[in-house]
Amino acid sequence: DADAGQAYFDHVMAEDSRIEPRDWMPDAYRRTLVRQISQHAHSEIIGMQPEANWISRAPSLKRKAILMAKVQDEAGHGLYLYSAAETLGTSRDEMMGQLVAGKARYSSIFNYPTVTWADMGAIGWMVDGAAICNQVPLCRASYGPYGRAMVRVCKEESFHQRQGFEILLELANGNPAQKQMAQDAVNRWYAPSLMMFGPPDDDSPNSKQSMAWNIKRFSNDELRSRFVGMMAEQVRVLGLSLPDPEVRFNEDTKTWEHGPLDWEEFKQVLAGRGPCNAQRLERRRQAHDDGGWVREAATAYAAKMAAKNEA
Ligand code: FAQ
Repeated sequence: DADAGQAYFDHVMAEDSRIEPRDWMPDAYRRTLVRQISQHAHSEIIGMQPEANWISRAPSLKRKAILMAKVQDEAGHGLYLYSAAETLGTSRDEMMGQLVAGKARYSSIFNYPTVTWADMGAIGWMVDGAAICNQVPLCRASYGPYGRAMVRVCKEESFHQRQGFEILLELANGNPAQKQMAQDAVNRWYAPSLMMFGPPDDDSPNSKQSMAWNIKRFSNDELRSRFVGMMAEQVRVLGLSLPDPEVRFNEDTKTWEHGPLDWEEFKQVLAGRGPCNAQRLERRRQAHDDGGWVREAATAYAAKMAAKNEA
């Protein structure tokens, strides 16, 4: 019954242990998880587009093979995450329907254009870097299927980040135009990648409850600060700079600080008015429609097999 369920749930939270799909859980906990996990899944799927844009133009066969593998990994991450969300009772069809109807959120970062090859480096280094910073703590999320999916995702993201760093390193050590292209990409992706961590803590309505439920382990600002510190150290190895003169380590608070971000721009992107929102959704719809025959065939095949097994 619900009382016993609530008592067990509270015990699991107090012990910092795990909730599994068949366990009783409060409706709001379930809703929060479906919200976060489905948004995360959608981000992976929409996140394939900015990089897919460069597969046919990668500068060598080796770079092309690596980029294809990375984009495929992102599809795989989307699938693990949809599966994790399905264990909470929401079907993949329903989640996909919300995405193509433009009713679901996905990460703001994927609404920015990829204009040069150096953007592949900046995405790998900064966007995957931010994703790792955010997702390593999610490996300990209280919901079992989500935490376990994150372990595998994080391993793959680490490879993605290195390949991005290596693209930038090669460009930064190339001719002056290549170095400038790398710097320009870092300049453009810096602020959007900081915004991936979500709104500032005092404007983050979900954080408190998600932290109480051991889903989030650190606040948006805590993770953003940790990420800025990582970037500040690594950018020196690249011989490039961050486009923010206010980045510094505060000796008193022992945290990294950065300059102000344009939260109005963030709101616009979330409201669907970023540079590429319309294009990303349109492309997703098109791909979904183009894949209709595969879903039909798979459903027909499954029905045929089920009938055969019954006979
Ligand atoms: N974009 O109260 P909070 C990747 C929304 S990595 C869009 O702070 P919460 C890998 C938020 O949903 C990217 N919306 O919310 C990759 C909420 O709206 P709602 C995906 C955002 O959940 C790399 C509202 O603002 N990673 O894909 C954003 O406690 C390269 C209020 O915010 C994840 O999803 C944003 N940046 O904290 C793939 C990680 N930030 O739902 C391809 C898992 C906030 O109430 C290439 N998610 N919002 O309508 C999380 O850790 C959390 O959900 C946060 C937000 C931290 C994103």
